[in-house]
Amino acid sequence: MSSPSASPFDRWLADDPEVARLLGEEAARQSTTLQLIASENFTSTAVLAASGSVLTNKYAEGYPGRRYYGGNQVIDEVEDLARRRACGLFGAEHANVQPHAGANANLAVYQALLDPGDTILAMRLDHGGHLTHGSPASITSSIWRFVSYGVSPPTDDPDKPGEIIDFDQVADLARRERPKLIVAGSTAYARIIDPMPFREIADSVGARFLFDAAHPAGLIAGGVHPSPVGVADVVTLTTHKTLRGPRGGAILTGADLARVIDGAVFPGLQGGPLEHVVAAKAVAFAEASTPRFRRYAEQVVANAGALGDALAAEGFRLVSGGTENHQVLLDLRTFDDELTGKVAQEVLDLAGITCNRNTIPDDPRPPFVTSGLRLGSAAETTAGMGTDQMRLVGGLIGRALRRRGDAGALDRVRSEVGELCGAFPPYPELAGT
Ligand code: DSN
Repeated sequence: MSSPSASPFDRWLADDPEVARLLGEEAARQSTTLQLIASENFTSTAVLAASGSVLTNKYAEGYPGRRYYGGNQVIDEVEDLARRRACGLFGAEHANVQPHAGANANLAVYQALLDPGDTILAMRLDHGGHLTHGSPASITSSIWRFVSYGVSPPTDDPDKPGEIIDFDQVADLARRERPKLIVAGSTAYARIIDPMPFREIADSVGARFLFDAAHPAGLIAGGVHPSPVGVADVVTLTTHKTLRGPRGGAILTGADLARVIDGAVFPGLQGGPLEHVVAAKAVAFAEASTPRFRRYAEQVVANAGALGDALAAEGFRLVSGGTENHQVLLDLRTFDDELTGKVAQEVLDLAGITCNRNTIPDDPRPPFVTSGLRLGSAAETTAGMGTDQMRLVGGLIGRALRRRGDAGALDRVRSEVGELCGAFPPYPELAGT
């Protein structure tokens, strides 16, 4: 799997060389360039096998024991296993493992708990929230009324750098707007999100509380972040980010909300579940319950810290002054005021470093341009990289962006990236198959 010519897809898809070629090229891209997108990871080959299995052939609308199609004896066992493993891993009373994505999981929760027009208090997209937290571009904002909280302003005090969730603002808005639901969770926020203050604020105004754990799910499963299960009324998550499973979502609740949540997922929002993905989720939940995964989660956080320190030494400003999770959110302006997130992302792509531009709090540039860059440590930690490699990567990012007009310098960075990735292949077990 290390180069397109060695691709096993040529054999597996012998009758479709066009798709085989593309799969081989993408496998090669993933293993020869650095994967630093904070929402991505490398699954195990067991997860790949389950998600590429014959379960994709089966229609299974409904839930175990209550299906609308015949022949679901095995599928029922698969989905029950996934639900049991999710509950065991997170200590939840009920799990719905059918959401095709985190966005669907959030939509289902809104549909289950709210009426159209009800008010939801959630994080601003440009301060780190998600599209489904009420972006005008998301269907969520056409159905429900969103009020947004953000992070505190930055300060010059290195001990209290600011840009952390402003709980005074959350409490004020909750008192004033009387939301029916308060949402915690983010896509671009490098700090631990403590569920307790949200619970207290929700209780003070009689609101329900949803914790969107899409990003930190693996860190929660690995015991390095506080668990919102049992604190929030509902927890949504994605299975493909820090949790390292297949692309998809899940919802955890108490038994009291099980029926209404299940009904909102199917038939409320989705049709037939993707049972091949459900099987792969079951595999991932088992993998995440091992001591090895706990060590992985600790290493993810240590690696993000080392990457952040190296980038700070290069002259970038870390939003909120550092990181406590798998993310590093960079403000590029201290490094070079002319450099936008868009250009930085494109330059780093040329240098074999994959990441995404991101707005930073109160970004003066539009979302398609941005002044920020978001990096994540989850994928390359899976590939085996440690803090030494992360420090090296920080230096490579600084060099590529400093010398972005020099094609030769970018080629040299790309070749060093290739050497580094060659020493940490994400799928060594597939090499030469
Ligand atoms: N867009 C995903 C992320 O990258 O965080 C979340 O949906």
